[in-house]
Amino acid sequence: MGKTALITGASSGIGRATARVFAENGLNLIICGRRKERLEELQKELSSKVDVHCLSFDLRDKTAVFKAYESLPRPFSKIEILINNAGNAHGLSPIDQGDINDWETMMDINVKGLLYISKAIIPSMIKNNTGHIINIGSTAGKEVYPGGNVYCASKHAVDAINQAMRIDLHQHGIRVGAINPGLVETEFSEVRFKGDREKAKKVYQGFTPLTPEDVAEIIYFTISRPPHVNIADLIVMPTDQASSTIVHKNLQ
Ligand code: 8X3
Repeated sequence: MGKTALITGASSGIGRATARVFAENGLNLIICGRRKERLEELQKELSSKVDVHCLSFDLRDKTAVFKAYESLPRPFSKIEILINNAGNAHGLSPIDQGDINDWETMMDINVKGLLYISKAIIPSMIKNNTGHIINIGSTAGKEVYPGGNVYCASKHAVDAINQAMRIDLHQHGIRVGAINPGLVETEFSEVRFKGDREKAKKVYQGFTPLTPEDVAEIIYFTISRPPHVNIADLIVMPTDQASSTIVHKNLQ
């Protein structure tokens, strides 16, 4: 019987691509997100390959997170792999012009939500003396760029939590690692720019960005290493990107 992986933010982007790669490789799935219809569509697509359970809840709501975890039917209750993928950017304003609601949303999902779901799942990993947690960080967790302020702060927090989890959990046989992508073409910029598709499209113009599938394959590589191998921290960028602010673009 295949292992079971829980993926947050599975309704789009890196999360959805990861669910597809995991299903190809025989991992049973718990796919989480807020958009129920999208999760059900993905479940329909993948359930001929593996067992798939949908959990639709808001990661910001800690009661909902624990309730969702407790609602898992027996065959899905042993989670061996947790992919902490859910996260978004809201706004790109200088610190003096930032919207407090945007700041709270980013901290609530990217940091607190990641902690809630981890807190729900880690005890059973400890009990089983095995588990693998992948925290999806960002290059924004390794450096700060203009207007990135609170988003960068949230991803720096993910970087710190990733290191701290590894320190606290390695003696329980639990592997913890982070994958920190640079520019990946997803709905990320559309969310950041509040639905402004033109502005979002420009972010990825003039060079070849990463695709969600590129990152998903790396996630699968990471979780499919032999049990004694833990990939602790990875930065992945498009070839055309050298840092958050240095991108080789060919705009005509
Ligand atoms: C996504 C990468 O550069 O937009 O986390 O912050 S960036």
